[in-house]
Amino acid sequence: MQTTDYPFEPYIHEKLSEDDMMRRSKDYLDKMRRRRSIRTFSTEEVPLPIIQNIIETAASAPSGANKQPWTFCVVRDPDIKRKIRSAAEKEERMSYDHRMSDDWLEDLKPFGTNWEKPFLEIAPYLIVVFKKSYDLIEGKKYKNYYVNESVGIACGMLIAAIHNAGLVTLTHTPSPMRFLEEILGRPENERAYLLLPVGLPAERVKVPKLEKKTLNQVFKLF
Ligand code: IYR
Repeated sequence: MQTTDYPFEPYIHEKLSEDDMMRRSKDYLDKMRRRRSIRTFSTEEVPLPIIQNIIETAASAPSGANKQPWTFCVVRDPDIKRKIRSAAEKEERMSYDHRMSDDWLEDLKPFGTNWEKPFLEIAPYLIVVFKKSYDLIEGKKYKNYYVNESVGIACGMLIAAIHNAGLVTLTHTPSPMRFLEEILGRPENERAYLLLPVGLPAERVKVPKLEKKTLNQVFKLF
């Protein structure tokens, strides 16, 4: 029941048969299961409008009170990419050498990662997602709600849209990420949330052999 004087509009629902729901849910599962995090990129160019469609998909995500507390910065300028790589590697070198625990380093062995991040220069685009814990309008602060949940959901949709477009990415979180705010000159209400290199995979790229948990391990019916 509508309990507000604010405008509502009809929701256009495409009703599917059970057969279609079954087929489409299984097709989507198969498609999403083929997604992998990729760390070795091709330098092949990707048209910007594809990246813009992907970002508009992510920006259609639900958010607390529809505040849409995010900015998606897309970096294709080689000089800025070089700056980001250099700053990220400086942090990552300290993390791998001193900040990460032995258990953490052990857990990362299957992925073969280290402090070097060449993908930050090689991938045609870096998408840097910023979260806004408040909006800043004419110097006044307006609080946003459920910001981490909202931006996390948008990033999930972003990753699905990247995969759907035939591109690959990596959820990269150099830590700490303050350098991204500085390099990209973001306003004081924006904090870096996630960095995703986006492009095509290098030829004959290999990915670690990993298992996902089975349905029984992650699903409980009550
Ligand atoms: N941020 C580092 C370390 C790292 C941490 C986790 I948890 C990973 O799943 C992968 C890497 C890096 O990017 O190398």
